[in-house]
Amino acid sequence: SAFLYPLTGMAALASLASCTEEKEAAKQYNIVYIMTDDHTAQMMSCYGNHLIETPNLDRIANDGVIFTNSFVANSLSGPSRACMLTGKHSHANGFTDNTTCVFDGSQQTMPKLLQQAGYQTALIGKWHLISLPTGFDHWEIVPEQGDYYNPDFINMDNDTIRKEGYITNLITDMSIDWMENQRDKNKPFCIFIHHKAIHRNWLPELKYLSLYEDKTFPLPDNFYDDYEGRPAAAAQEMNILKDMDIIYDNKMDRADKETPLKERYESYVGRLSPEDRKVYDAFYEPIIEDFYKKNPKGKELAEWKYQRYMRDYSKVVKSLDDNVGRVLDYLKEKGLLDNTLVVYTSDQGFYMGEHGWFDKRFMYEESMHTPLIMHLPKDFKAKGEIPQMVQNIDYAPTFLDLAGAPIPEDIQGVSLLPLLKGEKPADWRKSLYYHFYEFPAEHMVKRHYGVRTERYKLIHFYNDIDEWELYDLQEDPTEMHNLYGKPGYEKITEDLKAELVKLQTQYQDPIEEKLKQQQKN
Ligand code: SGN
Ligand code: CA
Repeated sequence: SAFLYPLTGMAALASLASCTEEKEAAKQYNIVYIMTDDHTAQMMSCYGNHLIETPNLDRIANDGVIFTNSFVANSLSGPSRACMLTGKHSHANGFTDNTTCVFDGSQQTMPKLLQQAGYQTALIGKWHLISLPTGFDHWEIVPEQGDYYNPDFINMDNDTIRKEGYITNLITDMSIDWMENQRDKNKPFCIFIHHKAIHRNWLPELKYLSLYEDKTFPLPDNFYDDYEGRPAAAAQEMNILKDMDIIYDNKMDRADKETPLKERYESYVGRLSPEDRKVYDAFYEPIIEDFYKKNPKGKELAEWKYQRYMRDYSKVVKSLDDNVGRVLDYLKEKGLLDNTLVVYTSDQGFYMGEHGWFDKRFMYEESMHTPLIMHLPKDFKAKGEIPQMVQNIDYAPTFLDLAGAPIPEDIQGVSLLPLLKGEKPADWRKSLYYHFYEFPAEHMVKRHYGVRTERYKLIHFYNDIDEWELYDLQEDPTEMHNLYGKPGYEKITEDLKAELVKLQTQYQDPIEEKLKQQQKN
């Protein structure tokens, strides 16, 4: 600009100085990205559900922003992580499912682009993309899903090292240690703190074993959903009554009892030291005894399992909330908070008994939605709720934008920076694309893709089924009434189908071609 508007003498110097300052200030923002596994907004008090309290997460939301319409592109760990790292939908980044994919670490990723922009990058915790991480100056990951108790970590020398302690505390210790002692303090940094918690099978920190034991959680209204008019929903294997393993998930282990996942359960709790194991067993013994004595069946059993599930999950959230508080305190103490974007999100949402379920995968609200709250650097004006529809492919362009780095053309997400500045862009996206691929696989959620607008959702289940579903989210927020094919909805369906084709064309998802090809053969 100095060339366009020539200035002389002091004015020129002053303008140059303020320019460099601004540039440097813009470059200095750090990014602390905290992503948990399977943490859903229903279990965060800042989202208005007071099933449990999450005071430290609420601190982020109260001082910063809370996205009320935040979604993933494919509700599963590996795919979600790949979307986040690349800013692209699953078909474009190549990691469509947890079971058959290996992440191509040679492709363009946001951490690599941040490095090019002068950032130090680090990743601690769950990775889950099979190939080893690329684009990080420092990383330490858990193998696959990781363990809750005395977990193993893989370091950059590819050595596996067991650490003593509870996973959520360890990941936080290691992250703080990197920020405090290991990084180059002359550079801005971006750290990815990827928790294993609150993934199945929800093993609590021992000090919280007794927490929430007096609490009775209310059953969701659609806990006894019969899936009428929704054959794909009926075919799933993630029902609390039918599919939750009484030993592995609900911890009702006894020598004379066998379940499919008993051995796995025993290997997990077998990682505890003998002293800790005593504490653990002493807590569960009376519950186990009481359970097999009462031997509940049917609805009684379903509700008993639901209560145990809710309590275990809540205990694991408690440790997570504590540890987010530790990171915030650390940043504050070191004077970093004003200059750092702190993001808290999850790899997807989760069912807490809605439709009778645990797990995720479906394009229905509970699992397509993911929590997203941010503590903003002090120059950013936004505060409180941000209602615009955002997706996890937006994180990469947002971080690049914040770093002052160019956003490559092939990134499919959009920068959230205007929203963080408090702007209300008139041309913000009006629809979201979703595509889930992992079938046949655990939990048996059929392949599907679809479009979500502010009011409606259209889903197509395909592969071994050909079923459409349409929901009016305003009239039916819990998605119980499939309106597809119902009189009166022809125009809405037609419009949504056109929107779907538009998105598939824009993102270049080849699914329609593939389906046509299949029909011919
Ligand atoms: C494991 C779990 C599943 C879960 C997947 C994917 N089973 O396989 O319940 O859906 O992870 O979760 S378990 O018996 O191993 O606990 S994801 O979040 O990593 O995608
Ligand atoms: Ca997950």
